[in-house]
Amino acid sequence: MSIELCATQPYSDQKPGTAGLRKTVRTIAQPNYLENFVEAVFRNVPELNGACLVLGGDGRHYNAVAIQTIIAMAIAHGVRHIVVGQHGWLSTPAASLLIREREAAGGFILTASHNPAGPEGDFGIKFNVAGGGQAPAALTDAIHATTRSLDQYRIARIPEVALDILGERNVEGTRIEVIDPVDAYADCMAQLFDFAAIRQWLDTHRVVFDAMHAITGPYARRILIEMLGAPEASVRNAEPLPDFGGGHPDPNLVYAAELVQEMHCPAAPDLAAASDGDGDRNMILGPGCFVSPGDSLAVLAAHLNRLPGYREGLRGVARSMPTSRAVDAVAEALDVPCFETPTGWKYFCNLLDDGRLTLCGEESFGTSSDHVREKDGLWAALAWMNVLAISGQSLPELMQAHWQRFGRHRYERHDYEGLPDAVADAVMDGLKAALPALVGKHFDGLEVTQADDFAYVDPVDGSRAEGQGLRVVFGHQARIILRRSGTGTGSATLRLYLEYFEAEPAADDAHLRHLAKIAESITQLCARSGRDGPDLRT
Ligand code: G16
Repeated sequence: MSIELCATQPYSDQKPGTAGLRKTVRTIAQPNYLENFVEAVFRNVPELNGACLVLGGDGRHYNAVAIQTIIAMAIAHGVRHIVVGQHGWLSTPAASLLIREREAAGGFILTASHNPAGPEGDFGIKFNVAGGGQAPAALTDAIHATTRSLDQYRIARIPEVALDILGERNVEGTRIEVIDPVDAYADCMAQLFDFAAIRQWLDTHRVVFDAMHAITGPYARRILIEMLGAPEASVRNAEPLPDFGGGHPDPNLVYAAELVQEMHCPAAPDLAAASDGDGDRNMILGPGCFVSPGDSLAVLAAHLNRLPGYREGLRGVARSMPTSRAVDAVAEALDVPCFETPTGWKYFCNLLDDGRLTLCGEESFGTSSDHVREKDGLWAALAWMNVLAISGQSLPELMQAHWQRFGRHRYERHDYEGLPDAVADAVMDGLKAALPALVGKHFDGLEVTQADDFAYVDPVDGSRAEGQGLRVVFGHQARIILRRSGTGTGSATLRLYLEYFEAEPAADDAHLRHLAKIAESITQLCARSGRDGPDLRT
C-alpha cells in the first residue's frame, strides 16, 4: 500500500471551539492545515484503527476536497470501514445517528454550522466519538495539544473515490460504503413519531419548511413530501448549494426574516420551521407567533410522552445555563430531574449516555432527544407537527395554554458582534470584578440573589468546566447572563441573555425592555464597548 509520511509544520490556532474547529476556508485551505488536525484526531483516538468511521458534511464549499483527504488519511491509519454519505453529504444529526447504528469508533462531520459558506465563507471540522456525541473537552484539549507539535502526518496515495455512486468498494483493504444520507435518519423518524396522525393532520393543515439551501433539503423532501404526503411547495430552498445560495442559514428572526414576515400574513401556514447549514438547529413559527427555543423545549417536554417514541415518559431534561428556565417549570410539574449544563451539546452527552435524559435543548435554536447525541432540527419540526396533530389546537392556542399553566419566561438574546478581543475582555472582566458586590442589591424592585461565573461539575464523570458565563440571578423572577461566543472565526462576539418570568403572561414585553436597561447598568456593555446596542436580537 502506498502510504506516505509527510513532513509538516504545526499551526498554533487549531483549538476547537464550542463545537469543533471552525475557520475561514482560506485558513483551512492552507498547506497541510486540514491534514494536521485530522492527524491529531487519529493519534488521539487509536481505537479508530481497525474500526468503522462515519464521514460526511453539510455540502458547503471545500466539503468535497476535505472528504477525499480524510478518506486517504483514514486508510493510512488503518480504518477498516468508512461509511460516507453520497456526495459527501450527512446532516449533523444523521451523522450522529449513523455512528450509533453502525457502532463506529467515531465520525468526522464537516460543517461550520450556520456560518456563511463559499470560498470567502467558513468551513469546519468536528470529530464525534463512539456513541455519536461531540468529542468531550478532555479529548479536544488533547487533540489541540497534539496539533501544537506535529511534524508528520500519514496519508494513503489513492485515486479520488467517487462519492456520487451508491455502493461499496475496497480501497487498499478498506471497505468504503457510500450510503444514501437520508435512509437511516428517515427510518428513525418514522419510529419516533406518529406518521399516520401527521399525515392526516397535513390533509387539512399547511406546513412550510425552509432548508435555506443547506443540508436538510433532501431530508425534509423525503420525510415531509414523500413519506408524509405534504405538497411539493412545503419544502423550500431544498437543494443544498456549496455557498448556501449566498444566504446565512441561521434559522432565527433575523436570517429567516422572510419566513417570519409570511407568518404574520392572513394566509400564514399552520406551522413553519427552518433549519441551519448542517441541520442541527431549528426555528418554530406559528401564525403570528414565534416560539422561542426555550419555550419550544418546554412545550415539547410537556407533551413528549404522547408521541410513540417517548411513551415511557421523560427520564429527565436538560438545558444549557443561558437557556430560559421555562423547561424547569415543566420538569418540576412532571417531577423529573432538570439539569443545567454549560453551553455546548457535548455537555449533554454524558447525561444522555448515562440514561438520565430524554430531552435537551439550548437557546441557540437547538432541541433534541436521546435518539442521537446532537441537536436535531428536523426532529424538532416533526415533534411539533406530531404534537399539533394530536392536540387539536393551533400553535398559538397551544402556546397560550402552556403559558397559562406554567407562566411565561420572556426571553431575548442580544449579540454584540465584531468586537476587538481587548474590548470583549474588558467587558467580561469588568462584570466579573463587579459580581461579588452585587448579591443583595436591588435594581428597580429586583433583588440579586446570585451573581457568579458559572462552573459545572459533570455528575457522571466528575469533570469540571469553569468560566462558562457570567450570571446575575434575581431569584425565579429574572436573569441576566453575559458570555463570549465560542463559534466565531474572527473577532469576538458577546452574547447578553435576558430572561423575565411572568406568572400571569403580560400583553407585551415591557418587563424584558426594563430588564435590558438594568442589564446595561450592571454590565456596562454598551458603555464599555462603545456600541449603541446589539447587532442582532433573537
Ligand atoms: C454550537 C453548539 C451548541 C451551542 C452553540 C453555541 O452550535 O453545537 O451546542 O449552543 O454552538 O454557540 P456560541 O458559543 O457561539 O454561543 P452550532 O449549531 O453552531 O454547531
